[in-house]
Amino acid sequence: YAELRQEAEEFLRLYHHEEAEAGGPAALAARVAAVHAEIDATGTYRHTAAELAHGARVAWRNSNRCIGRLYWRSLRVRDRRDVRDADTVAAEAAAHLREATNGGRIRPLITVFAPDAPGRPGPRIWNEQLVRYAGYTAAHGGGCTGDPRNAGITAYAERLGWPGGPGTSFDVLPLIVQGSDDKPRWFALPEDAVLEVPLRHPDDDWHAVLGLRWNAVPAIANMCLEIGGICYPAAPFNGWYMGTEIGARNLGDTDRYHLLPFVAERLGLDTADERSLWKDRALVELNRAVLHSFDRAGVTLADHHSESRRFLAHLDREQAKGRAVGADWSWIVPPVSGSATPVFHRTYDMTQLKPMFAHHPEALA
Ligand code: HEM
Ligand code: NRG
Repeated sequence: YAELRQEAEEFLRLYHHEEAEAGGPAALAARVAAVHAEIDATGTYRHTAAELAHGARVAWRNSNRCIGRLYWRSLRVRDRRDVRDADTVAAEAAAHLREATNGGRIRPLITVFAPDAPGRPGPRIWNEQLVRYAGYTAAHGGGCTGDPRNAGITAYAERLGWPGGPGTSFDVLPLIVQGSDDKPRWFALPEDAVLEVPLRHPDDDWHAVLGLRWNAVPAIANMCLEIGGICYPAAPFNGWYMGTEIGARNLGDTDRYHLLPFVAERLGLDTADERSLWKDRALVELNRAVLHSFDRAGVTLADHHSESRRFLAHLDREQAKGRAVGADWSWIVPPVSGSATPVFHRTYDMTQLKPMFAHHPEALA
């Protein structure tokens, strides 16, 4: 257990260094000794509630791909480490969504389920996010209704016995949860747990044709929270959306909803000539529709200009505390108008610190 002992000690040093309430050198030494003894006796150890909360917040702080880290200290932590069966995980995931949604005033939140332990894996959520739209692929001849990104998990849900939704472009998928020592099973999300925003353009009516919508809360469910050598394989977390995630990528990408040709057509643009910049203009109008619609619905949504400014404020604030901030330029820079945001015009250190969120190697794409 040399590696676990080492990682545990490093995390405890960080925690006691950063949080006054943890206690000074004497408290640290006592805690390290107790944890080392627990590891030698059981092969694992249990974080205190305060250690868990700090570890989760620092994992967010260390998420190099995340532009939204200014508020990392405000992350709320739901400690559900006693939960390992699929039914309760599914019910707690729905409760997470309700608490995070908060009537539209979205709260950054993480729910932490049982960790992996020797011979006893924690539970797993197989969906990429708690709320995702089904992608139904026709048996013959290609084509996909809904979100092609989720075609794999949709087919998997059907194999597990999910009868499928009504067949719209925006059918919410069931959760696929695997309790520790259990097979994966599907669970429909209660309707009242999923807030959605109907999308409309501020001064055009193409929304009426498409019935576009998107869910309010992005809640990543398939990443492992790693703290001091302990892996929490089910630890869904959420903040709020940045508009471009929906307006540029989810609705615009050719392998997602692929809406640029449609929007350009409605705008009367010449889609035969790339140099008319019809894609660029359609992207801007889609993003205006997303910002307008979330505002109208009273649901928290960042725009890429203010979120970029906040991120630079975060870098300054962390530097003033003497802490290095890692960042991945290719994820931080927004997918539209990159050079019009300040995060574009600099480079970042890519070092990945721990605690961290990690992608499971076996997770479905
Ligand atoms: C990635 C924004 C909260 C952890 C991202 C991305 C954006 C973003 C735009 C890139 C996503 C993409 O390109 O697909 C925000 C905003 C937040 C927020 C506006 C508002 C509070 C959080 C929270 C956590 C978090 C609360 C964890 C506790 C991450 C991680 C990634 C990420 C781990 C990388 C995901 C991956 O590798 O696929 N965030 N975020 N973020 N964020 Fe945040
Ligand atoms: N692009 C993805 C969501 C990734 C995470 N984004 C956040 N995370 N805003 C999408 O569904 O479009 N967050 O925790 O707030």
